[in-house]
Amino acid sequence: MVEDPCRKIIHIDMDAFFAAVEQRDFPKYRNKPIIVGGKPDTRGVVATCSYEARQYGIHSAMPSSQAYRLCPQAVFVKPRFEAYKEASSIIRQIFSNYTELFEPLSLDEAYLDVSNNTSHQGSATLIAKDIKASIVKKTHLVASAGISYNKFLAKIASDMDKPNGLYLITPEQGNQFVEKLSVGKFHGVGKATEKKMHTLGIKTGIDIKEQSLPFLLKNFGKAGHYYYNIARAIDHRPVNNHRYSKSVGVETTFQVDIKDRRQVLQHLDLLFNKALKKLEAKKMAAQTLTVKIKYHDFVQITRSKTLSKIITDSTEKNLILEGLLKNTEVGRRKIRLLGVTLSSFKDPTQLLKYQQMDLFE
Ligand code: TTP
Ligand code: MG
Repeated sequence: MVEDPCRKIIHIDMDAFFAAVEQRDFPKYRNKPIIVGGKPDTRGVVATCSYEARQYGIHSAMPSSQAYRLCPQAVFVKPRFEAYKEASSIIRQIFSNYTELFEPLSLDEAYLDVSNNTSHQGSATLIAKDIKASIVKKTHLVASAGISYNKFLAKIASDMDKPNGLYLITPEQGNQFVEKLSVGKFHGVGKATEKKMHTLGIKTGIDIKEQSLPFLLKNFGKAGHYYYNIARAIDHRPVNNHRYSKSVGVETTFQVDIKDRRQVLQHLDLLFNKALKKLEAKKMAAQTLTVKIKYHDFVQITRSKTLSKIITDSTEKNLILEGLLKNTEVGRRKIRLLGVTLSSFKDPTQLLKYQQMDLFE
């Protein structure tokens, strides 16, 4: 299949988001290494840190105690989620001025499809520049933008020139760009897959491209399809405007954090039943089950599984939930919130794409 060269996709990602909000609101933190997250004397982790702190090798998800050892003079700041949510809703408002078709991925990140935006002489780069300027004006925060013809490349592009980045990958450059990209940089290739690829002698995009589809499927399961396409800079995933997607979610915050794996599964089971009732009440059908886990230190993860069949009472939910908890720290780390979301897709072709993608999202 030939990639449609006409799409114009922008990926926006705020720079050092939580830390930038803190530096904006508290001038005493400006130009200083600051770390947002758990305190070093607890077992907390770094949510993020200012670019000044990154010079010391500190990064997200690093234990705070290790961050302290790397930079004892760093200031540790407690997260203020309300402030981050407020900034996030302003940037989403800004996105809506440029396109109806934007897909937030988290508080600080979104894809925009600006193919139908005819302003700025139809230049996605100029639109991205304008969005960045608007964000600075309305929030006093800085974003990086990646511009390309699909989501995969736009996301990589936004990371290329951080902070305050603006990076374009044209349809002419896409293929060559991916060929040179090391596999660890591929969105969707985790540490374990990277290691496996290295043992197979696969180091960059071009090495993947040289493998046959059967070889990739044999070694990486259905993810092989994704790698096969991505190595050719092909990514047909649409930008999904969630306002039109159909999903129901329920979640619960515990008064006292829980840790026991069995207890977690029991809660997820209850949440699943509640979500299913809600879904049925709305006469909706779902094929994707998403579990949200917020650990005691507010670090949050989600895990999804898309089934080939509609989710019902008789779905093997326990097996699926167990599967989703693999590669999480459930049982080892305290949890403050659990959530379950059931979502549907508008058409079967979209479902097919997501079946290929569900390992990565
Ligand atoms: P990121 O966009 O990954 O990081 P960032 O915005 O801090 O820095 P940059 O994009 O310039 O590299 O994540 C956005 C926010 O999400 C981040 O500010 C804090 C939060 N976050 C966590 O709480 N835990 C994590 O492990 C990560 C990666 C992010
Ligand atoms: Mg960011």
